[in-house]
Formats: sequence, C-alpha cells, structure tokens
Amino acid sequence: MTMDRWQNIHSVVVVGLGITGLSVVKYLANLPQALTIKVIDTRENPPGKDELPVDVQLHSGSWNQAWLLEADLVVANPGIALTTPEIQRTLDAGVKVVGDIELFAWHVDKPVIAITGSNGKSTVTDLTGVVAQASGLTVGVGGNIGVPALDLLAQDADLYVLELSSFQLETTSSLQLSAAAFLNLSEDHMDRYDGMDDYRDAKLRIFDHAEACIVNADDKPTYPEQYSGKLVEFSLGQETAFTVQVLDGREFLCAYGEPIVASDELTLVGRHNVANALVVLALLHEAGIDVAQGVDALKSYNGLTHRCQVVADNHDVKWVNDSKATNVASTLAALSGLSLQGRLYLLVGGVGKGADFSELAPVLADLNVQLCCFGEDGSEFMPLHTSAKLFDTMEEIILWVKPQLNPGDMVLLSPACASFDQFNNFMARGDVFTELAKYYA
Ligand code: UMA
Ligand code: ADP
Repeated sequence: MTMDRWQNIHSVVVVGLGITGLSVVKYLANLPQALTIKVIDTRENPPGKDELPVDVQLHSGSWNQAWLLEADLVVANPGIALTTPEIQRTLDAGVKVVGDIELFAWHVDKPVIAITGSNGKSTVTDLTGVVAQASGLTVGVGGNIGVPALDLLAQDADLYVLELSSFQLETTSSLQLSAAAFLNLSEDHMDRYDGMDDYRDAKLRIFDHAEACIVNADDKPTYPEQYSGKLVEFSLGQETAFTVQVLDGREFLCAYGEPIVASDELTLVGRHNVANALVVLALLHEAGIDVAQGVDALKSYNGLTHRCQVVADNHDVKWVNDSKATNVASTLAALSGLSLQGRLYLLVGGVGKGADFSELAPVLADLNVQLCCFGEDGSEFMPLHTSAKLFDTMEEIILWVKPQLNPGDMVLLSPACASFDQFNNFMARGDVFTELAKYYA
C-alpha cells in the first residue's frame, strides 16, 4: 500500500452510504493513521446507517457543503454524479474527490483484471473469476457486481477481478490493470451523461493504465483513441486474436488461432455469451494465466441469476427471469437468443433513464408477441407493437396473462429499464417475478 497517498489526509468525507459507503468507512477506520471520518447521504434514511461505527458522524437528508469544503479528501458513491452542484463546488475549491475504486488502486499490490461495457459485465466478471479459480488461483471478485472492491482486500488473493461501471470509472485515475476489457457500447444512463460520447469517455478510462486493452472488433466505439498497452481484439465474425473458427464443421472459440473450446460445449446460451466467453479467455490469457485446468469450469458455467434464467417450466410454458436487462441492448440480446414455439408474453418497463426504445419495434414486429408494459415509463413502450397493453404492476400483468397461456408459450421479464420506481433493485424485481412464476406456473 502506498502510505504517501495518505500523508496529508486527516479528514475524509464519504458521500453516499449504501454498500459502497459502508465499505469505505470500514476501510478508512482500519487504516493505521487516525482519520476523522464523516458521512453525508442526501436520503433521509440511508441504507446501512445503523452499521456505522459510533465515532463516525452522519449528516442525512440533505447536503452539507461546509463538511465537503473542510475535507482533505471526499470519497463519492458511484451513484453520485460529479456534476452535482455540491460536488462541483467542492472540486472548484481544490478538494480531491475520488471513488472507492481509486482507494482500492492506492492499496492493491496484486494483479487486477477489470471489465466494463454496457452489457455482459457481471457475466464476464463472474466467469473470469470462476475460470481463474478453477485454474488454481485464489481470486477476489467484486466491484459493480455487488461486492464493494475494498471489502475484497480483507482477504488475501492472487488475483482480483473487478466489474467497473462508467460511474466508478469517472472517479478512478490510478488503477493499474494487467488486462482490461470494454465489452460493448450501447445507450444507457442517458439521465446521467451528456450523450453517448460522454458515456463512452467514462468507460474508456479503464484503459488509462492497462497492460492489455481488450476491445470488441464488432463494436468499434470500444477502441480507445489513446492507449499505452497492447491492443487485443475479439470478435464473433472477424479474424482477430480471440474469435470463433469452424474446424471440421464445428465452431470453436480460439486464442491466437488455437482452438480452446467448442461453442456447443458451453452451457451458456446465446451468441452474446459466446462473445462473453471469448473475453474471459482473452483477459486470462493476457494476464498470463494458463487456463488449461479451467476449461471444464468454462464449459459448465450456468450463468448468474436474473439473466435469461428459466425460473419455472410447467405445462410446457417457460417463465424466464431477465430482470438484469436494464437497457435496450440487453433486451435485444434476450430476444435474439429465443427459441420460441408459441406466443411470447414480454414484460417491459420501469425507469427508462431517458432511453430511446424504438430499436425494439422491428424485432417485436417479427415475433408472435404480446407486449405487457408496466411501471413509471411503461407507456413509452406502447407505440412499439400493436399488441401493447399497459398495466401498473407486474402482478396485474401475470393475473391477466395466466388464463391465456398455452403449451409452447413463454413469459419473459426483460424490462429494458431500471427497477427503482417499484423495487429496491433488479434482484428484488427478479425475485418478485420468480415468486409469481413459481406460484402461477
Ligand atoms: N443516493 C442518493 N443520495 C446519496 C447516495 C445515494 O440519492 O447520498 C441514491 C443515488 O441515486 C444512487 C442510489 O442512491 O444511485 C444508490 O446508492 P447506494 O448508496 O444504494 O449504492 P451502493 O449500495 O453503494 O451500490 C453501488 C452501486 N450503485 C450504483 O452505482 C448506483 C452498485 O451498482 C454496486 O454494485 C455497489 O456500489 C458495489 O460496488 C448497482 C448499479 O445499479 C448494481 N450500478 C449501475 C449499473 O450497473 O447500471 C452503474
Ligand atoms: P451487466 O453487468 O453489464 O449489466 P450482465 O452480465 O449482468 O451485464 O447482463 C445484463 C443483461 O445483458 C442480461 O439481460 C444479459 O442477458 C444481457 N447480456 C449479457 N451479455 C451480453 C452481451 N455481451 N451483449 C448484450 N447483452 C448481454
């Protein structure tokens, strides 16, 4: 750990509690030097407030500009935009503002792999960890995937694998990476960014100090304009370092021309998951990790919950939970991987984050679909298909759909929206769908 970083830091203000804020407070409290730690959360009743140590002061329900201006260092939650006026005033006054990943970067002395992109981050992050672990390493997996990065430092590891959101990258500037991947870029978080270039720039920060920059040859905006490491491409269609090749009539995932695993041996379904598996191979290869022992783990990996997961299959009707589809591209990926015999009942809606949903219309036009819209921005989906019907809640949809179901049909929650209007998070939304599916299937 570089102690020099902390030499002139005596008071730290943590902005935003939640799981990140708590992990930061815990980390700071355990540092050898004595720090004054304060927490600001603009929510009246922030999650985690009862777990704060007694000597940490909390200001909740509004901002506290004075605290921010008096601090030597501000650590901001990824959910807080740097453009927030109170944070801007703090930056203008010369106070350093960082995120939890920057503190992780100051501390870590083991190799780190990181993944960003609009979709597939959690799948690639988790699978990279699984394959590295099966290859004999002790691995810490965290970041935006739900385990705060600083919590990983409590246990020893040979390798860290981090999922990094554009929000986290905005406040990270020193992270040295053995390998970094930018999976794809599609519209998301337009309520936070000044357009796609702004969003892309935040994601490209992942390559600032990466030894290997892994980019998607099928999605050119993932390429950095400037980088100092090695550029490594992956593709599902073009000849690149990591790609698929047909050998004797069978498709294989290949690393620098060498077949590693056949696509039909993967348990994961969908072309997007073949791309995800290629990235896993690229990240580990470029980080110098021999995956020979990990290939079986790659083949048998079944995916994370809430991502195109069949949660009930009764009377030949499949109920699929894809609650993690929080933007248009992820819902498109779910629709492109469908093997549908009957009618599709597609549940969409929630918080639209300023997105344009029109790209879904031509895909829906080719499907035997009943579009069921719900939540805050449900009405924005109504023009997309003639079948569209508006509901308030998911429960109302299921009660309406249930009597119409026939063998071969599928009920798919792939909402293309965030969940915060009606649920705590996408997991809670997926859990409610799963409960309803199990009850009514
Ligand atoms: N908030 C306030 N005032 C505050 C603090 C937070 O209004 O003072 C609101 C913000 O709108 C914020 C939201 O509360 O977006 C969530 O804040 P939180 O404190 O509950 O967040 P954490 O629990 O610390 O979770 C964060 C990440 N959340 C966000 O980036 C919004 C989690 O990613 C991440 O797993 C966790 O840290 C650990 O690293 C979630 C997410 O939605 C899954 N990420 C976005 C995405 O994947 O699209 C980027
Ligand atoms: P993220 O962490 O980036 O949100 P996840 O792995 O959790 O990514 O997947 C989120 C959603 O995107 C799921 O609906 C999943 O089916 C879909 N998805 C996964 N990988 C890809 C990909 N490479 N391209 C497009 N969609 C994907």
